[in-house]
Amino acid sequence: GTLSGQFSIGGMTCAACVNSVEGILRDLPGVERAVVALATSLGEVEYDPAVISKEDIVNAIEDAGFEGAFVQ
Ligand code: 9UX
Repeated sequence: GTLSGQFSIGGMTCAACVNSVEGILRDLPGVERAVVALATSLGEVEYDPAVISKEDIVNAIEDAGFEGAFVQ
């Protein structure tokens, strides 16, 4: 089964940042769906916790140069 997690993504300043973060998240093994919003600096990620953890997702956001944090 999948979980739905909300992540804050700091440092996105334009629409290309949003596309870039969405692409990075969608390419991660275990991520089924990712939608990122510029206005709220939030990303909704559906992921399989048997494959990827929320910490892995935060690390991928950070590795891309943004500030990532798990919200709920
Ligand atoms: Mo826009 Mo984001 O020119 O890293 S792509 S600020």
